[in-house]
Amino acid sequence: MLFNDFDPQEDKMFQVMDNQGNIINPQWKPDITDEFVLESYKFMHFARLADLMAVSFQRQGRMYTYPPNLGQEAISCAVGKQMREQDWLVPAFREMGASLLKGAKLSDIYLYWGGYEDGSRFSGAPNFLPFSVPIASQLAHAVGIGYALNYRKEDGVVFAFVGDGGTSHGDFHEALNFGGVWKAPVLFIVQNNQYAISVPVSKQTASKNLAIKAAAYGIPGIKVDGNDFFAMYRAAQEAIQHAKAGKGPVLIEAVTFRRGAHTTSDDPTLYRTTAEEKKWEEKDPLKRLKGYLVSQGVWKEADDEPLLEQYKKEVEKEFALYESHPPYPVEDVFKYQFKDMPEDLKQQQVAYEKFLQWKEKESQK
Ligand SMILES: Cc1ncc(C[n+]2csc(CCOP(=O)(O)OP(=O)(O)O)c2C)c(N)n1
Ligand SMILES: [Mg+2]
Repeated sequence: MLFNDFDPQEDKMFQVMDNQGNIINPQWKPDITDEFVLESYKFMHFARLADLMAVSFQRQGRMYTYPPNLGQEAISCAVGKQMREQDWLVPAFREMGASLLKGAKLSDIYLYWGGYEDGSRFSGAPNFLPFSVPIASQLAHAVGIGYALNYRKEDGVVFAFVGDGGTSHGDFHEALNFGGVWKAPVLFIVQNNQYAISVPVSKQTASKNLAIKAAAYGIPGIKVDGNDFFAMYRAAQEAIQHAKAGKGPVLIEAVTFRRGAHTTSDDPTLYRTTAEEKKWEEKDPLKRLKGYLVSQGVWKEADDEPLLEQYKKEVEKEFALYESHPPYPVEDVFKYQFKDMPEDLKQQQVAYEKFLQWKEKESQK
């Protein structure tokens, strides 16, 4: 069994391919066709481009703060590829691939990061909770949903994402404890991208790794190479089977690296070195999967460019849809918090309206 073979106590990391895309652990390669792998690779490119272009749009002042996914694409794509309509996606905020695979429109995702509440509705994507910026708070909801699925005897698995920093929150431990006791069908997927803003994972915990925390809650845990599409796919597949068999949650630590900034308001050069960034470039998930596909003769180096050209147009179309969304009334920002708006909030609204008027005048100078 996979979870026994890769015991977090021994700090082993589950890998199927090396950095060049050679299969080094054939017995664990998931039973998927090269056609499916190619489709996944193409999708990862789409997710990457949608992400890179979001950063560029933000830099042009056409969108607000955005958290880049660059380097982490294999995780939410490998997991997302296995989500069914009746399954639940409970994201943090760095899951572009899984969000699209759940059925969210890219224009809605942009809408969210453009500050619109409407962007959280994800029309056409069933069983999808809004992005959760309050770190780890989503995990209790995920377990609650899992508990309800069991209680109602419904078929469904919950895919809950959190970052390495999120594992230091009480919510993480409460959720794993509750999920373990009630055997909730939840996959806890920790995207260990090595940093929580500027805090390295070495300062986050004294544990050997993050997967080991599962032991305290009586559930399986596994440390996986999160930049290895095959390993992520297989680990998620085994965890899904475990959950569906009524055995409860699994904790997957997906080891990866956030190649971009924490958000568009962050400057990572202040807390990490170029040598570290270069080291992780070698492990890039798309590069590795491409190595595999080229070796199988189903893809060529030159095939990327026309694909990206086509995807660029699709992304631009989605962005245009977002930009054509009518502006929201300023009062929307204030009015939903309380039934009767308290005095200090009223004052904030007046101050904000004055600020916007001032900004408008300044821009006309
Ligand atoms: C409860 C809470 N505390 C603090 C913050 C500020 N904050 C935003 S992102 C972040 C770091 C999260 O790191 P991690 O969980 O590793 O996720 P990553 O951003 O690396 O994907 C923090 C502390 C927050 N959003 N919510
Ligand atoms: Mg992190």
